[in-house]
Order: sequence, then C-alpha cells, then structure tokens
Amino acid sequence: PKEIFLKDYNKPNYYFNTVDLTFSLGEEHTIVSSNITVYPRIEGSSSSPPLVLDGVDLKLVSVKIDGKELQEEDYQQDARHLTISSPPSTARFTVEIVTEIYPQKNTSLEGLYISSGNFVTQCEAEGFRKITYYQDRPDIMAKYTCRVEGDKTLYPVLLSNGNLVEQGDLEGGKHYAVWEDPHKKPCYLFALVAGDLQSRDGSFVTRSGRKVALRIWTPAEDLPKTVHAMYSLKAAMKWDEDVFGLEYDLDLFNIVAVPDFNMGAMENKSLNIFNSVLVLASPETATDVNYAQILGVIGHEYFHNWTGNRVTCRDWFQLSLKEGLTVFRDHEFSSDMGSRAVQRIKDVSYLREYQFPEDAGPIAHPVRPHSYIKMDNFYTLTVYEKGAEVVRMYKTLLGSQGFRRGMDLYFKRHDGQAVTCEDFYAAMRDANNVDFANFLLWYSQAGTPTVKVTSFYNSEAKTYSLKFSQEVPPTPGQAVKEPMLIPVAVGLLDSNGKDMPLTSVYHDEMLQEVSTDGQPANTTVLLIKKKEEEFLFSEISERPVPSLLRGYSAPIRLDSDLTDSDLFFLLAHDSDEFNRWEAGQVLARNLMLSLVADFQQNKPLALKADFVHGVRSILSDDSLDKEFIAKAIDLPGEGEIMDMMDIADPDAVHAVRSFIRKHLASELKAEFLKTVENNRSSDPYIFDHSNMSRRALKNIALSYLATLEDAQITELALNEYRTATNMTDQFAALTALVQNPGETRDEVLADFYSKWEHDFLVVNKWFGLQAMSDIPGNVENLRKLLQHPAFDLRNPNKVRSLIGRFPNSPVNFHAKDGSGYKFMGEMVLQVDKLNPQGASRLMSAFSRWKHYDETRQALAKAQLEMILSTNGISENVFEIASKSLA
Ligand code: HT7
Ligand code: ZN
Repeated sequence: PKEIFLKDYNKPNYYFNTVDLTFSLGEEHTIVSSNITVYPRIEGSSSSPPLVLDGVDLKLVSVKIDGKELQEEDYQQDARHLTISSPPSTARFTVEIVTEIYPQKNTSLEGLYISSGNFVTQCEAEGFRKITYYQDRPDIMAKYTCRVEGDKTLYPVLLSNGNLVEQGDLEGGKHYAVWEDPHKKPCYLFALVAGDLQSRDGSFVTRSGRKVALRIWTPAEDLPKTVHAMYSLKAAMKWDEDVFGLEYDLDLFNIVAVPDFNMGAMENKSLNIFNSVLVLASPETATDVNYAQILGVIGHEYFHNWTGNRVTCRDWFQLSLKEGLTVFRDHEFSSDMGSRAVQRIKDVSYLREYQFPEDAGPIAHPVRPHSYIKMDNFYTLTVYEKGAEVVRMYKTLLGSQGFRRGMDLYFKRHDGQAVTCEDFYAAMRDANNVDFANFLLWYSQAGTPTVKVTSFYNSEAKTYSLKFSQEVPPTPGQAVKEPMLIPVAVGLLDSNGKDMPLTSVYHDEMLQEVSTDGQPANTTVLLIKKKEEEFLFSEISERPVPSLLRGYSAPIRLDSDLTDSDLFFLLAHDSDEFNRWEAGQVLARNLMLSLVADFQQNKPLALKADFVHGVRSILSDDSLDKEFIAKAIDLPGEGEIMDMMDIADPDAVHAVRSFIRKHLASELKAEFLKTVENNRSSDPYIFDHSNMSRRALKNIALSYLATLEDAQITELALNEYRTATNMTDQFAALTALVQNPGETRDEVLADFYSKWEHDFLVVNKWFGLQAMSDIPGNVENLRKLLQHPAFDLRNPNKVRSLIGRFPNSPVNFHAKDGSGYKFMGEMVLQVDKLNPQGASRLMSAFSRWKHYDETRQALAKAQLEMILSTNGISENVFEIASKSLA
C-alpha cells in the first residue's frame, strides 16, 4: 500500500467550479451522472497536464468532455483512478461522467450505502470516490446541485445539501427532487439521504433575523425521541452566535439519524447525518451520559458549519484544524450548558485514560501527522482531543478576548478557503501582535511532554521559586525533540487556603509584573519555553502551597514535589475547582501505584486512614456541587494507572482498585447509604445539571456499596433497579448488580433484556455492559453472545458494544492465557471482511502491547502477526498492524 506524505503536498492542476449530480436510485444498482465545470490552475499554458480523478469500486459507463464522448484511448483506468490524458487547454471545459454503483452490497458504510432500507452517504474522508470519479481532496471546493430520483413508495423523502429547488413525479411510480447548495464545498461534505423517514420540525431565528427551518429525520416510530436533539440544536445555534458571533447561513438545517454509521456523526453541509445513538433519547431509554453526549455532538456537528465547512482543510494532514478546533468549541459549549469544572474533569480524564496511551505507543503521531496509508486511521484521539487542548492553549495564552480576536481574523481571512494549521496560528498571532516562539511544535511533535517542577521558599528574601524542566519523549520516527511552549497557569495559596495576590516575578534575569490578564483572579500563566526555566515570585510573606497547571492549562504530565499534606490542603482549599479534584487524583494515583508495588511483592494491602478521611470529608461537604463530589470520589481508571507504570500489570491494578473500592465502601457504608437515600431522582426525569448531579452521586454511592457483596445491599440495588423511573437509574442499578457473579446477576441481566429487546439502542447497552465485565473468564460469555439473535457483525454500534468494549476490562482482555487477544484477533479479521474502518478501530486494543510483560507481549504479538499474514486484509488493518509491530 502507498504511504502519503505531508511534505509531498502539491496544489491541484485543475480546480472545479460547479458540479451537477444526478442519482438514479435503484434496488439493484444506482446510476450516478456528474457534470463538472473545470478550469486549470495555470491558465493559458500550451500543454495541459493530465486530469487525474479518484474512483474506487465504480463501473464506468461513459466519459464526455465538452459534450463529446471519449474513446477508450483518450483515458486510462486503473483500480483507483480515471486519467484523462490530454484535457482541453481552454480556460474552462466540462467533464461528464456516468458511473454505476452498488449501494445494496456496500457493507463498508462509506460512499453510498443502505441503512435500514434507506439510502445514506458518508463521504469523509475519501468516500466520495466510491460514488463517482472526482478529485477527491478537500482543496477542491465547488458549488453543487444534486438531482435525486427514486421510487416514491420506498423513498418518499429525498434529501441533499442546500435548498430544495424543484420536485415532482416521474413515470413508473418514481419521483425526484433537485437540491442546490449555494456555498462552495469540498466533496467530503456532500450528502444524500433517500428513504422512508419523518421529521420533527422546529425553527430558529438568527440574530440577523433569518428564519431557519430545523428538521430532524428518523423512522416514524422514533420521532418522540428527538425532543432533546432539537433542544440541543437550538442551544448550539444560539451559543455560537453569543460566544463567537457566528450565524447559520442557510434557510434549512437537516439532521438524519441512521442506525448503521461508522462514527458518531457527520457535518455534511446543511444535512448532518448522525448515528442514531447520538440523536434518539427518552428518559426511559437513554442515560444522562447519552443526553450529555447528544448535546455535545449535535453542538459539534453544528459548529463545523464554520470551523470545517466555511473554512476547511487544505489536505487531510490538517484534520485537527477543523476537528481539534471543533472539539474545543463543543467542550466550551457543554461547559456553558452545565458545570465548567465538571466538564473539564471529564475531558481531561478522557484525554489521560485514552489519548496518553495512544501518544506513548507504536502508533503515536503528531496532532498533524506526517504521513498515512489510510486517512480513516487518523481520526484519532490525538487529532481530536489533544488537538482541542492545543486550541485551548491559544486561549490560555491570549485570554478570552484575544482568542476571539484571533478567531474573527481567521474567518475574515479564510472564509471559503481550504487552509492549514499555520493559517490558524498566523491569525491568532496577527490579531494579537504576539510572538508564540515554539508553539507550532505542538502540531509536529508527538508524545506527551513531562514537566518537572521543584519549589523553594526563601523566608528571608520572601521569595518563592518554581523551577521547571520539560522533556518530550521519543516516539516512532522522532527520536529527538525540541522544547515546546508550555503555558502553566499558577496560583499560590496561603496558610488559610486563600489565593495570594501575585505582584511580580523574576524571570530570565528580569523583574516582570505578574500578568493575570484574561485569567481567573490571582492566577498567572508562566510560559515555559526552554528546557529549563525558573520563576521567582517576590513579596511572598509565607511559604505558599502552589496550585500548578490550573484548569489543566497544557496537555502534559506534571511531576511536582508536592507532598501528601500539600495535596490534601489543595483538595480542601484550592479556588481552582479542577485542581481541587486533581489533588485528590494525584493522591489516589500515588496510593494506587504504591499498593500495586505491594501487591506485586505479595505484601498485604492496607489503606491509609487519611485517604479514607479525605474521601469522607468530600462526600459530606454540602457546599460542593454533587457532580463534582461524584467525580472527586471516583478513583482513576485502570488504564490511567497502567499508563503510568514501566510494565503494565493489569491483574495488580485491578486487584488494587477493587481493594480500595471495597475498603472505602466498608469504611463509609453509612455515608454511602445516606447518599443513596438523599439523592433519589425526582419524577419526571429532568435533564439539567442539578438533577444529573444528584443521580451521578447516588449512583456512584450505589456502585461502591455493591462491592460489599452483602445481601442487604443486593436487596437495595434490586429495589433501585425495579423502581427506577429512568434509564440512568435503572442502568446504574443493573451495573452495580452485575459486578458480582451469581444468580442475581444472571436473573437481572435476563430481566433487562426481556424488558428492552424491542429497542436496539438499549440492547447495545446490555451488550456493552457484559463486554466490559471483569468477571473471570468472561471471554467465553462474549463468544456466546456473538450468536445472540440481536447481534449483527455488520452494525458498527453492535460491534463497538460487544467487541470494542471488551478491552475496557483489562483483566479479561489481557488474560495471561491469551484468550482475550485471540478473541480480538479473530474479530478483527471477521469485521475486516465487511467493514475495514470498523476493523482497524478494534486494532487499537493492541496498540500498547509492548507495555506489558514478556508473556503477554508474545501472545499479543502472535495475534498481530497472524492478522498481518492473513491474505486479503484491508489497507486500514494493514497500516495499524504493521505500525504496531514495527
Ligand atoms: N467529521 C466527521 C468525521 C467522520 C468520519 C471519518 C472517517 C470515517 C467515517 C466518518 N464519519 C464521520 C465526524 C466529526 O465531526 O468529527
Ligand atoms: Zn468533527
């Protein structure tokens, strides 16, 4: 397979001006006619370069140039291209191409395919080439019209991008619709949907008075479950106006929910297509987590209208330009709609648990990768989540207003263009007249930097020094790294736990005034630019406790010399809520790592009284937000602890985490029972921060209690399960009950299935819960569940639930007999035959195989080799398997 490199980027030889498409949808095949007006990049040259079009799995019917049919000698065709050797050297010419495609046989879910009997497209990243021959690259931006023809009974609804300009009936029970999109767009934003759908209709008036019709399309029976999606869309439209001054630019905005979709959703211009799980919600069937995800992802896709669609990427290496920025925007949106601190805690936990390992393994790559074989493999946590942190750092460096100035300039300069990460950087820099020195390295260097901090208080001089040193670890293909610009937000706490006023700081032999501009009060941002830096605060009247990296101001690993007593102090007092939580996490991480060492040396495990006391005081602190408490008493995940170890030991980490949970449950049983008692849900269900917080706190208390395996608690959990009036509570009780093997577990799982077998989204939760279970030898249960009538290997949500969630139980996935690896290896190959994107995503489970002991390494390696040596594997799987083994 061919590797594509960023350094090889060349501008296209031809641009496209307009594209007129006609789809004649059929039950056996579909005919696609495309009429493109083309112009050369360099006008008037005597010899015209060949026009190379991308195309995969297409049957070519005819090609015409300026109305004249080409003969076979006028073009060449291979498995991936159609090349027109000598196009006219005129300033403008037309290319007309007719192809035949087979959506009914398309299980890859890219290009045009069928989901539940409806036609659906997915063109990002390179799916448009499965529809027609085209220059399938994002820097080709054109105006599209799309005529869709199909059977009127089977496909009463015909949708594409832009405005509906014509519709009518045709002979033979068919009908047609013509859509016109006035905005230029790259082909990855093209979309078509045809099927038997109905819409929930709403409207939104933009701040300049444009009335926008909003339609959310689903099968008729699901319409009642679209209320929250409609609420989320309106909230997102309003938020983007308020926070970024960005308005919607058409009179219609459609969302379509489909059950078969490879990712979460897709931001096609004015016709967003969503995985059903991110649209459909009712209190009875969806959890608070689902509701929050729907809000975030509806926001995310809507925000792409400006960050991605109006201003798009020059090439796919720039993906984070739109994805990092849009994830940052959706995080900010969710913060403003709920609790800022809790949102930050969720986002940082996710980054640490999943992106950090990616950045430390064999497929580590920069936020802007240097090369790829299959672009689909680079829709990664690094591009999305670390990319969002990079955008957040601009805001930390520039303050809210400076960041907004940068965004305004970015849109002013680049509306309607396909641009690069440097263009974004330049807009931020120029709008604020600042020099960011080595900031761009965040785009080109992989690996999570480690920053070490040591502190010293001089009581005579009344100075306080913070010394920083940074190290970016080697990653594949990048042995040596340069120091990067790292913004570290800092506050200093006095002995009463209050923020000290910060006045001046010596740095680089200069006395500077402390700038708290654009930051919360008494917080300053120190810029670490070199490998080592010292900052000396003056007029510090007592030894402070430093609150470092407030709000997690940079995506790094921080290694500080804070003592346990400093951390308990920060946990109790820090005005930065994120850092209050973080202090508890550092304490918990240190504790877990030291108990892991004890476990490995066969020493008895014991929990320190001050840790139990810390958890008790948080749990009983009425002044705290309840969702914050729920987060603060939750232990770091097993993945996060393993990520911090030299050789990951899943058995030890699992044993230690379970031990601490059980010990806390037994010490704090009365408090946890009271917490359950006092935080039962109000009925009817309300999705707002206060109600979600109560449920989150009640349910984490229940999950702790269930570790006790005592009959009274089982009864309590069963009662919660039976009396629950919403899915959040019902599923939490089910989750608590199924932690422990036995009859109750089996009965309650069977009961849940029989209640919900008619609802495939709920059944997926049931699959997922069983897949993630830590009960010994669970892989055998999963093999049985593969045969369950509700399971279907062709549906990505089901694959993700039953197979993709399996590694969330490290003890079972990394079982020492290799049974977990073997299961996953087999599944990768089976899924790959149907859906290469889905298969290569499953491969991420193997990505850190070198981080385990020798026995496990050998077993995992054997599976990777088995996959790689199998004939006919996709390029997607080949790329991940070969890079993992390199
Ligand atoms: N921009 C979208 C990416 C996407 C995608 C990429 C590859 C294969 C299938 C896909 N479906 C959607 C999603 C987003 O907004 O990030
Ligand atoms: Zn996106």
